[in-house]
Amino acid sequence: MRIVVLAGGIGGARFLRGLKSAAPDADITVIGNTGDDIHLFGLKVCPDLDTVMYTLGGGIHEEQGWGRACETFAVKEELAAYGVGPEWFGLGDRDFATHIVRTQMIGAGYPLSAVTEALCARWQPGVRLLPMTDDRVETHVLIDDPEAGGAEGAAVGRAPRKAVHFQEYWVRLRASVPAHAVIPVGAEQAKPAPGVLDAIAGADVILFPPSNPVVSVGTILAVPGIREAIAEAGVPVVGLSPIVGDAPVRGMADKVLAAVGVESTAAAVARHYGSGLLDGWLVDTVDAAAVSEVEAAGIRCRAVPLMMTDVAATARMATEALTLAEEVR
Ligand code: GDP
Ligand code: FO1
Ligand code: CA
Repeated sequence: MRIVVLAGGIGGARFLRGLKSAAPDADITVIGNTGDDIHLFGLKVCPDLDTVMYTLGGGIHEEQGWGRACETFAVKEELAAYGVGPEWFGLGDRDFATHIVRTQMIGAGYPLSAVTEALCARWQPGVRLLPMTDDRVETHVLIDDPEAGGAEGAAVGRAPRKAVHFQEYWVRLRASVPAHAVIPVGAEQAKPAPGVLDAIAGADVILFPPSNPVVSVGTILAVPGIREAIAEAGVPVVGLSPIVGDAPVRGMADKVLAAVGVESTAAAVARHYGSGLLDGWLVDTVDAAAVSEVEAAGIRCRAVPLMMTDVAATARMATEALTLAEEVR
């Protein structure tokens, strides 16, 4: 069975570990979000691709969910001693090596997809990991800018605003200020990476893991051609809700959902994807009351436990998703 998964970082990676356990013989292609990518210290950092690669390859910091296990921060401390930041982004020594290799290969002319394949030769994630695009896409978040001068704000009759990189919004500001818009800068001009459209066209089933619907799956879908290819593939598309009991299980997805006018409920996220894209949707058992609302929107829905507490529980979620895919096929 050929399975295509659109994945962000932690939610996507943990789901994939369960999927591999539930379907050990499946041929799994992961289309990874690169909108979170950031250039720091002259290096290209791809948090979501690395989270998938380290998680499936056995190198992840398990409790944290991102970055390397047994990490040290000597380079970061030495940079700080020179007054060189940002101090708010925790790049560890082991992780630095990945970004150095990636940046060196990109400088030598290799596209990100080829670089990712080369990095995965070490980690052996057991899936084919493709970046959504080889082109630069950078998610920015529009926030209030209380420090800006009056002219811009006065002209439009409200507080001035500024766009910050997604990582600055998420990690430095911890999504503590309102997000007025989420902009995947460069997405409109981006092309799907080699292999992405072929994998979708050749899939038997397409899964949306419980990843962030806006800044992970939403960014992947913003690359022209990907959404269309999924809709045209003619195979079941099944998603799992990252929202349980009207709140994200982890992180601040509610803040970016608000920016796109979507309530933080399992049913609202399903409606946001829409029946044109989704055939099936899993909600957690605590959200069983949402099933009829999702089905009324033309999306087959089941309530099952959706907490990825360990690989076995996550594998059961993956099995439920594949079962629902067969029901809607
Ligand atoms: P990120 O890039 O690291 O933010 O990771 P993703 O976008 O792949 O996934 C983030 C989403 O995973 C968050 O919105 C969480 O609510 C969701 N999530 C994390 N753990 C769980 C879990 O155990 N169950 C469910 N249903 N969702 C989860
Ligand atoms: N997340 C944090 O909350 N704080 C960090 O300092 C941080 C550093 C970091 C370094 C490398 C990497 O691959 C990921 C890192 N993350 C960090 C996680 C990541 O940036 C975010 O969780 C996701 O992009 C949010 O979607
Ligand atoms: Ca991410």
